[in-house]
Amino acid sequence: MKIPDPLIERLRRSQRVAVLTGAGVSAESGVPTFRDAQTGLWARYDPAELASPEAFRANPTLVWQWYAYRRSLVEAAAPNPGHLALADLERRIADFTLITQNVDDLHRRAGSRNVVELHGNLFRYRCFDDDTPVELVTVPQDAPPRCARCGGLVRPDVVWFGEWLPPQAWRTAVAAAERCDLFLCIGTSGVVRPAADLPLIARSAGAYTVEINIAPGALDGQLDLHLYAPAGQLLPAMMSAAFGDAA
Ligand code: BV8
Repeated sequence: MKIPDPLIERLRRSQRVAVLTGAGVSAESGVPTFRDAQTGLWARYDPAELASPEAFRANPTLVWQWYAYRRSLVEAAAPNPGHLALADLERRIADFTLITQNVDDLHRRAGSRNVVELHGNLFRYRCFDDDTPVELVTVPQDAPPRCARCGGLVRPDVVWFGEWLPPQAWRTAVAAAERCDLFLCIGTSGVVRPAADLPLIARSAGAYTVEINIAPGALDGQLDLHLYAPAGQLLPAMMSAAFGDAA
C-alpha cells in the first residue's frame, strides 16, 4: 500500500500530532461500527435512538441490556494492528494527543496512554440522577443496579445524544486540534458533532489534515488528504513507510 510522500514527510517532521478516531478503527477488531446494521435481537433498534437519556428514562432495562451486549462484544475483541500502530506513533511524537469517539477502551488496551475519551467509556458507570461515579464490583446483565447514595438508576458513563461532552475532554481536544501541525482523522463518518468539527478546527489553525477511511463520508473533500483503505492495514503501512520496519 503506497503512502503519499507528503504524509510520510510530515510524520517524520511533526512534533505536534493529534488524532481523532471513530468506530471504524475498531471494526477490524470485530466490534460493529455505530452505524453498522445491528444484528440479532438489536436489529430492529436504531443505535441513535437507544443512545439517549430519553430512551433510558423510557426503558432503562432495554438500554442497560444493549450496553451489556456491547460490553460483551468488546470483551471478546482485541486491539487490532490499527490500534497498535497508533500506540506506536504516540511513543515517537513529543506532543501527541489521541482523541477518540469510541467507548470501547481498545486504545488503552492497545497501549495508548494519552487518550481523550470524548464520548465516555462502556466500562465506567455513573448515577443517572446524581451524576456521581459508581463503582460496580459485579455488573448485572439484565437490569441497571441502583445508586447506593441516592437510589437512582445506574447508567453507563457514556455521552448520549443531546448530552454535553465532558468539558475537560472537549477543551483538551480543541486545544490539541488548534496546536497540532498534523491531524489524522481515522474511521469516523464525520457526522456526529461536535467531534466532527475537530479536523476542521485543526485545518483552519494551519495543520495538515488527513482522513483515513474505507469510503468517502461527510468530511470528503474538506481535508488535505483522503486515504481510502482499512485502518488496520493502512496505519501499519504508514508507520513502516515513515519509520522503517522497526515500526
Ligand atoms: C451535543 C456514545 C450539545 C454512546 C455517541 C438534534 C438534537 C440534539 C442534538 C443534535 C441534534 N442535531 C445535532 C445534534 C448534535 C448531536 C449530533 O451530532 N447528532 C448527529 C447524529 C447529527 N450531537 C450530540 O448530541 C452530542 N452532544 O451536541 O451536546 C447539545 C446539548 C443539548 C442539546 C443539543 C446539543 C453528543 C454526541 C455523542 C453521542 N454519543 N457515542 C454510545 O456509543 O452508545 S456517538 C456515536 O456515534 C459514536 O460514539 C461515534 O462517535 C458516533 C459516530 O459514529 P462513528 O464513530 O463515526 O462511527 P460510524 O458508525 O458513524 O462510522 C464508522 C466509520 O468508520 C464510517 O465512516 C466507516 O466508513 C468507517 N470504517 C468502517 N470500517 C473501517 C472504517 N474506517 C477505517 N477502517 C475500517 N476498517
